[in-house]
Amino acid sequence: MNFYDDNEPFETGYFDAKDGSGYKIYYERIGNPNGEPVVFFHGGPGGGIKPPYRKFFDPKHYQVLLFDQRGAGLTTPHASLEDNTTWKLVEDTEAMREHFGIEKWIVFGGSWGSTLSMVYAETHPERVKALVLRGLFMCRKQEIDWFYQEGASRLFPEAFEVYREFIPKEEQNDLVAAYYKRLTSDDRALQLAAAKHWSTWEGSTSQLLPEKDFVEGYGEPEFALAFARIECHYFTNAIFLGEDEWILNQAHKLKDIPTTLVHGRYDVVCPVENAWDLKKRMPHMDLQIIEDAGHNTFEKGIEEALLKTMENLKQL
Ligand code: STX
Repeated sequence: MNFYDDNEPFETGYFDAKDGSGYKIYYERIGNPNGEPVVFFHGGPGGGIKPPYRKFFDPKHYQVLLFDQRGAGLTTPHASLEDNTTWKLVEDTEAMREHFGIEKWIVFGGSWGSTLSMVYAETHPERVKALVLRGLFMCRKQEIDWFYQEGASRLFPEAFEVYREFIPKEEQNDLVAAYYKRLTSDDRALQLAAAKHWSTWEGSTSQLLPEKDFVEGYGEPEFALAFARIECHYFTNAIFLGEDEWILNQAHKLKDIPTTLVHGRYDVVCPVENAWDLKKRMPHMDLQIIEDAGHNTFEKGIEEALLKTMENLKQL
């Protein structure tokens, strides 16, 4: 399979958020300026974009907008939680769509990027030509409990112990709340230490076959601070949806939108059960379970399925 590795932006810049919050949203536009529009949502929330995400999009055919969501990557202020909600990210997306003169686009996102893709599509279905999702996350209570409290702990006990033991015994019954306290404390050293532990736990569990360099990247301070603070803030607030199964309950609105979901069988961060639960609400969805993959975008079966999906969508 041929990935598009030399896919340099034709434009980069900072987009001023329209709500007066002061966010300057870093964006990149890649591909053919007159090509079929795509919007790319990164993970976390708080994970930011990076060049390898560009490889799925034929630069002759597509024009892709990638951006660092509020608080993430090069967007400023960095790691900020002010005015940082799912709904604000949807608003930013709509503001940029209008700014760049795009009527409809293909929406592409993995993990938290799939969550945001779903919320965006369910609130603006008329703007979505197709959905391409990977490693579906819907932030239901069962998903948060599984990953941050008990479940994934049974599969990665040694990594979980490091994550858990950062928190004193008397607070270990609610690890998300305990981390939130530390990630939002006034003590920057404590914030950083908590961020490193929180992020490394996720890095340790994201690949079917964990790689040392990949895992260590999650602990890098600048990245970890944004990733951990923003994730924990969103999850503490149940991603601001007000209803545990909000995403599933709106899925009927997507019945006319061609949708592909690529999900690793051994995804420990976001169990494949999530994909199955959505499939039952969206029978028309093309669910591709990759038998030898975990959660990460760049596992062989997952990246090949994503590339193939984007190649097939050229015929849409
Ligand atoms: N969060 C999963 C997620 O969206 C629950 C995610 N995990 N790692 C990432 O995103 C990055 C690859 C963006 C770091």
